[in-house]
Amino acid sequence: MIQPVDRVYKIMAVKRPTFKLVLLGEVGVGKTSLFVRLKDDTFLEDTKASIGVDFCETLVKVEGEEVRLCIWDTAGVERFRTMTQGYYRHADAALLVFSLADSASLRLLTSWAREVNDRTVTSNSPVLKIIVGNKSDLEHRTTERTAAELAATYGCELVLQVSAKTGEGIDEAVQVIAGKLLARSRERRRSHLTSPDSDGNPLTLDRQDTKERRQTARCC
Ligand SMILES: Nc1nc2c(ncn2[C@@H]2O[C@H](COP(=O)(O)OP(=O)(O)O)[C@@H](O)[C@H]2O)c(=O)[nH]1
Ligand SMILES: [Mg+2]
Repeated sequence: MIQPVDRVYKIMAVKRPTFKLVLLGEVGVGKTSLFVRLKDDTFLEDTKASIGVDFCETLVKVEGEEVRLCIWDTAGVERFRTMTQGYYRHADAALLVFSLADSASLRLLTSWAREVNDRTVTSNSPVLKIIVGNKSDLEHRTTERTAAELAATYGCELVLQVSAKTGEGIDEAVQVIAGKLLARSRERRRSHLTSPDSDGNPLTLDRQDTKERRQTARCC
């Protein structure tokens, strides 16, 4: 039998903010390694072992609130640019990954940024684009300035440096990303509540809340 406390917990669990993150970038930059690091906090030398698992979810605590992140990996199809529309559907953030040890992978992120813009043009809220420089444990062959310029040109909000191998920068990156998404969702809810609908009536929390949950519930 469900105890009252469990029941309350289950209700709260339903209301936990949930965000979908998609990983994008060239083959070999370390997307699957980042995915495995976020999922199991480990590093696999052979990422082929994880093929077939293309999404996972992880809980993070931000500003005292538990946030659920649903993370999607391309499962190798980025080689052919054949991610389906479902991959992008309801995405809240796109992690544009390059290797800090490979300058070409940073240059090629421009086409991934354009791809995100094209594929999410019809979504009702803009996707947060975050540039992630992976392999910080290796010698850097890219400059922070080049990454920052690319970010500015393509409307990306953050440039982060991490290592899926050593775990360096991962926790900080997750906190920053989840914090941004949470702040944006709170802001959106606030402005939605205060802006009147077409009849001049303030919109209710129920309506917005239900809509958001309907959108995010499908991400995993
Ligand atoms: N040194 C180092 N190697 C990494 C890191 N992340 C991934 N790799 C290696 O880079 C190669 C490609 O990684 P993978 O995750 O399969 O890249 P994907 O094609 O973008 O999914 C593999 O040999 C990984 O072991 C990292 O942070 N540091
Ligand atoms: Mg991969």
